[in-house]
Amino acid sequence: MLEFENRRIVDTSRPPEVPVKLVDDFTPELIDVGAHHLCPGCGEPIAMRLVMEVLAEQELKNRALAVFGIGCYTAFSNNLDCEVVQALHGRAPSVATGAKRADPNLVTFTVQGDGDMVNEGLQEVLHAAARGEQITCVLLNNGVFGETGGHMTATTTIGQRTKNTLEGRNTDDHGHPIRIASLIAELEGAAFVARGAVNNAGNVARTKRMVERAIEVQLLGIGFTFVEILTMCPTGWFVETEEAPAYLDDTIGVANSPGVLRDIAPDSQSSSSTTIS
Ligand SMILES: Cc1ncc(C[n+]2csc(CCOP(=O)(O)OP(=O)(O)O)c2C)c(N)n1
Ligand code: SF4
Ligand SMILES: [Mg+2]
Repeated sequence: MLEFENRRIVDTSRPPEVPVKLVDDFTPELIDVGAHHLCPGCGEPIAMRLVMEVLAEQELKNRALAVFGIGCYTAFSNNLDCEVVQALHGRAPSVATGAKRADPNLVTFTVQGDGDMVNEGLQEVLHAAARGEQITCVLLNNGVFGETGGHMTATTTIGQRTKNTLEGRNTDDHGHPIRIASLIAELEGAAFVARGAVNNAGNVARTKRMVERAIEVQLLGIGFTFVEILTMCPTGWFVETEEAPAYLDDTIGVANSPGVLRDIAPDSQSSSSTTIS
């Protein structure tokens, strides 16, 4: 340390004599190990983190059951300090339905990607929502089949480049994307439907409140609850890690604006997207 006008300042003219060390562990209570093997800049660990923070804060650890689909996020299925079931592709809403009906005391949520939920298991989530199953489905939407290499999914935005739409998705060849949260918000069995994102701090905070609300509404037992979370996939999008948050805004974020799409719970203040701000 050097003295400068009575202030102690770090001498940066030579390497530090003491190695850096971890001064705090920010791993959430219900995630067992902070390290994961998902890509740098991936949005899925952020989404998993906020879901598990909500369960810890609401003291629901001993009632929580996570039902995982298949995608990069599945890596977290052996890293959570709550009960976990692994479902086949797209079938998580049906597995969660069975568990919840067998034990209504459970707080049951699915973790699925757009490929898993909107391509391979679309009927599962739609029927669960229409029946008003008292589960929460969490969709991590990055607009690609990330784990298998960044191919187009049903949510890929028009113009978005993927591994098998190198010139960008076009409606003539590939049809239109499915806005799944908007579709589910039309179903009468749905009690709470929201769309968030994790590409900046404000969106992370808003999305966490959406998850909180979804779990609260599940506990009220009045219907199906759904939170879509837009997540970055720099690897599958073929963009630089630091460009991914802005790329999200320019692609899936344009077609899927964040907000609360439906909230019929008794104490909801409004059903508009301004409810959670
Ligand atoms: C029935 C079946 N079809 C295909 C696969 C291969 N597969 C594994 S993960 C995956 C992509 C999943 O995409 P998504 O749910 O969007 O998750 P992401 O990896 O993008 O997070 C696919 C196609 C599989 N495991 N099982
Ligand atoms: S491929 Fe995409 S979704 Fe998968 S870990 Fe990497 S950044 Fe995340
Ligand atoms: Mg995906």
